[in-house]
Amino acid sequence: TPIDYPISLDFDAENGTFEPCPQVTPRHLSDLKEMFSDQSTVAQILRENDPLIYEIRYYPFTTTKSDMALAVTRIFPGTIGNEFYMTKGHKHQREDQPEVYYCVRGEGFLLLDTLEGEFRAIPWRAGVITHIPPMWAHRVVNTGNDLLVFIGVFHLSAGHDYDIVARKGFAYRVLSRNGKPELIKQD
Ligand code: PAN
Ligand code: ZN
Repeated sequence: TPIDYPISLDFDAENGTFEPCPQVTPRHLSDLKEMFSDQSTVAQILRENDPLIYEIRYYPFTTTKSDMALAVTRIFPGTIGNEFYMTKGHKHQREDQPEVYYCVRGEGFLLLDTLEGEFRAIPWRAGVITHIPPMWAHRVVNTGNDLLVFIGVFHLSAGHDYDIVARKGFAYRVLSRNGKPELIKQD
């Protein structure tokens, strides 16, 4: 239901949580298993357990005339094989829908890819704000030993296309070599 009066949330930047929070979506390895490069390690892990890779907390600021939303994502530290934990990644379905991302805590990369030849890997740490233009697929990778927290502000009507990312993939993966992140080109 639309709410046409101001709403404020209590945000805990250390934890990446806020109150009140109407929706929490967990993403386990099984939810993004096809996104990781080392499929034999994925299968091996899934035989034993299904680790939580990240969590998204949503607040829809729906009014009668607008559909802005807030999402706070907490990516846990870790790797699958030698690939760092990351978000599934998506492109917005509508071609006129950008997004603002703000890294609140942690370190890693924001990967941006048009999936048509243009790619950027933005080194990400607490304090960096990035505008994601329409038609750029986006994925965040946690390369640190600690939680990575970021805020996304977008319109609910943007829509999320995960299939195109699953099909085409990002131009580069972020892999761990001796604990250090390396960008590796995909063929
Ligand atoms: C974000 C993302 C969130 C989780 O709110 O949805 O960080 O990433 P995936 O959607 O790729 O699993 C956003 O970009 N919304 O548009
Ligand atoms: Zn998005």
